[in-house]
Amino acid sequence: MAIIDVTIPDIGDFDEVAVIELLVKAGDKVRAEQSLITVESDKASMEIPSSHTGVVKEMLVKLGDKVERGSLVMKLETADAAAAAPATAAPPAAASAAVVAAPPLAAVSVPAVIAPAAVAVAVAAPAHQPAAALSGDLPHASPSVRKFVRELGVPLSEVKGSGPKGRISQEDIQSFSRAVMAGETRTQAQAAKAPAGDGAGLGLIPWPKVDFAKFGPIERKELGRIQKISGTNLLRNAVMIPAVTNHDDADITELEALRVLTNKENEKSGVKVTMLAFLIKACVNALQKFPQFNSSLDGDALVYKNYWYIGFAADTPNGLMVPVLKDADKKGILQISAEMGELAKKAREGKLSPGEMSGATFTISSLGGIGGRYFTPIINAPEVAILGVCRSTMEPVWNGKEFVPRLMLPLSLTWDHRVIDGAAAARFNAHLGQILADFRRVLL
Ligand code: CAO
Repeated sequence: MAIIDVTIPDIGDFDEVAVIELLVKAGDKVRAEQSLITVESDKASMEIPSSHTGVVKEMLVKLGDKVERGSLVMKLETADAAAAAPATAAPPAAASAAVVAAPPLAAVSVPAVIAPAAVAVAVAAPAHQPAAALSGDLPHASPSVRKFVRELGVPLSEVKGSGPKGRISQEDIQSFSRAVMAGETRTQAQAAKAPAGDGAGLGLIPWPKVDFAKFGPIERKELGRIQKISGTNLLRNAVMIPAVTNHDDADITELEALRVLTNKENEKSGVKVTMLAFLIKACVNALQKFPQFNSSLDGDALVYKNYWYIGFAADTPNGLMVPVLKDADKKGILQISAEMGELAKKAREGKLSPGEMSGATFTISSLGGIGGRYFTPIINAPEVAILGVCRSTMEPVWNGKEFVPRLMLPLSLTWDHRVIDGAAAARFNAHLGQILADFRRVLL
């Protein structure tokens, strides 16, 4: 047995955040990863999960306290003797990111997640990263209230909050539900019957409820924390962004030869160069040529970013994470490869800090190491485009006189049609293809 001090982890660029909810009390048993408290900045709220399994001996924060990285949250008794050193709570997940999240907090805490359409449908929207522009009008409610809302299927946007700044409480949700039951409030179903052009709500029919056990044996398993978080982000991004995907192929025959040679020459360095490092560099070049792809929507304005931070999706045992390679424009292929290797390792070990997952201006999702042909990645808001890459294959390509064997890389660029149009996307892909076909163009 050991008593450990649980403290606030790195929560990104915030000096102080307020404790708005205590989710456990002294005497409660908690599991590692279980949410302990909810904190809130003026832009977003997030839950702070426990780093260990154990019993809460003493709560050291109360509602309204201001906390920052390193602040004591509680004393926890744990059976893990190795944990005797002060423990930082596990990195937080912005459970409410789907709705409240506004950068940077949501961006800090939510894995971006980008999925092929099939995956996205299955998870129905990983917790969804933040569209900066989205935050303004979204209802204010804590993650646990949002969870309650999801369980009841209540449309949060239709609920009036009675708390400070219109914050919605559990009581508000209950009153709303009672009013709906009593017929005093219009439901989504009623909204759906509204005349065409009314535009209220999505008017969706309820999610099908099926008793699968009627048909055969089943097993029910809770989704992991990362899956839940990324799910809500994905759903928000899939529903709110008018996204289009352009598919293309790039001839990487010469680039692959250069990659193999580079790896041979750097064998002793321990750094392996994969096609993804070249893609990051090539994308930076294309983003500089077509700056709207490196922008974000903010209301009626576009924010152009003069820095190039490239997120890349990493498949981990806990789910999809998106570490961010910062200042990719200032780095060479070997440095990019080394940093990518480190970030991917940290992602797999669950050791990425929020800062290492924030600030991306464009994301690449590469399934090249696995296979596939093309897919339709979901944009990681508030970014406006994402590149999906699949496995390269040797193909017969007509050169005007004959078919020649060329190594072709399938590219899938998804873009936000509010910001980018089809012609620009086709030009972006064509430019990317030219660079990948002759990497010397990066110098031009
Ligand atoms: N075509 C052919 N081969 C490719 C390739 C491509 N486009 N991309 C990578 N490869 C090869 C690599 O060269 C490597 O070959 P060797 O084993 O012979 O050295 C092998 O595939 C494995 O590469 P890798 O996956 O380890 O390295 P990477 O830099 O390409 O990718 C990372 C790193 C972290 C992005 C990757 O490991 C990963 O997690 N990919 C999955 C991302 C994902 O899940 N995206 C979908 C999100 S939507 O749900």
